[in-house]
Amino acid sequence: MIPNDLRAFWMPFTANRQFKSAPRLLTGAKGMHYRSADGRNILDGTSGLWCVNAGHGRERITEAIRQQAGEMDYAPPFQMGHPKAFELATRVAGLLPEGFSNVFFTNSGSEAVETALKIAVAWHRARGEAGRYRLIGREKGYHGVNYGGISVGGIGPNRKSFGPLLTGVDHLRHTHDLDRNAFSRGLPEHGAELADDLERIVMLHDPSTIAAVIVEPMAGSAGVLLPPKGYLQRLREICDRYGILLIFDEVITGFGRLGAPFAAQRLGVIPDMVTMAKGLTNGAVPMGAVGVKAEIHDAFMTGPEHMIELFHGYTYSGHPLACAAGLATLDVYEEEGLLTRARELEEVWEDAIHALKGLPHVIDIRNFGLVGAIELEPMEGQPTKRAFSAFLKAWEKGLLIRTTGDIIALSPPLIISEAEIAHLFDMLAGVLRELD
Ligand code: PXG
Repeated sequence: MIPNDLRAFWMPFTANRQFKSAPRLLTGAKGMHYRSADGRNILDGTSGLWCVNAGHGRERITEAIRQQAGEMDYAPPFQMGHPKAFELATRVAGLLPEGFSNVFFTNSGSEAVETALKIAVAWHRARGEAGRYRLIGREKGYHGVNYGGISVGGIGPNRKSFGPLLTGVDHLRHTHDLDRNAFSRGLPEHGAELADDLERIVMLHDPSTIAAVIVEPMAGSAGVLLPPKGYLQRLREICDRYGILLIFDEVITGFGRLGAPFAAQRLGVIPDMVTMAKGLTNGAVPMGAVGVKAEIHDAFMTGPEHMIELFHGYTYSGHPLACAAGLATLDVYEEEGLLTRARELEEVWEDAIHALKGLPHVIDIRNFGLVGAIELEPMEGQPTKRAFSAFLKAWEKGLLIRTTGDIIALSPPLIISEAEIAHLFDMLAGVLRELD
């Protein structure tokens, strides 16, 4: 199973030279585990990359993909349709908060973000407010890697090499605050007032120029930054006051990660658009989507009926294999109660992760739903090195974790058992004890 040559594949978001000098190859996956090329079982602490929410190798999803591939491989989505795309859109709309009526399909989270940003600007224009073009993101935000997404995104290394980016973009301050919130269980107490930063930005640019605010309800990629209590409510209020659309990027938080179908429901704040991907197909076939409220969709449905209403879409929007996978995935989630299981496990998960307090270098532990993060003190003059070495040690011990900066992020499949939670943190404690 070892490939003869690793050179041609330029790996994404990877230290290519380090990897190719000591490759970590995965060759199989079932349930909570990966199988490595050297024949070891690896406990999946990250649901792949936050996407395999129902666990690996689900027969129902596999079979749905297999059957669809045999029945119809591809159908053009422009001026044509196939039944499963409509069925999946209806099912997804039904999981979204009340008032969400329509779903636009993409092939990734990045494309979902581009789509939502374009719909926001076009919606204002369709209603006669073409002057609203500004897009507001947040420091430390991750919205994929395309130009719109890195423009509103707030992670320096993802932006700095790529030129001037979109114009008309500004950023809210991030909410990460170890001084006040370290070792919070669940949502942090302090920082709701940081939402008032939107008022400052609105006043600086004039409300009539701002189309939308996009935030992750829980920032994932930047290292699990939870919204302070009341923060998202305040953002919602300010958006309402000034006629600004609020977009939740739920690529990570969608499909049960926080104990409800979407974070919007768990946190009780309803945005105007929701981007999603990952868990939509349990990671089995690439697919993303944007859910929109009826008033957004309906504003486009004007003009002559033979005219295209939105000049946007992808060759693979609503791909039959992705739709088949998505429908089977939603069946599994619903039958096994997985969209709310994180809530049931939350206490066990919270106690287990906070038991790591006091281990060497641990400066913060955070948790919500089935997400956790352990922030490590960076090595003097060598940021990211300590966490990366934790990642390598965990891999050796048979545990897959994610690290970003000096933060370890955990987001296991929602089928994890209590015994597996205990085992995961046992292994991780062993890793932390061995760190330099
Ligand atoms: N928005 C959010 C909030 C995301 O987390 C994307 C958009 C982009 O999705 P695509 O499908 O284009 O990759 C993401 C992706 C990590 C990690 O370890 C997170 C993502 C991707 C890779 C790694 O934190 N999130």
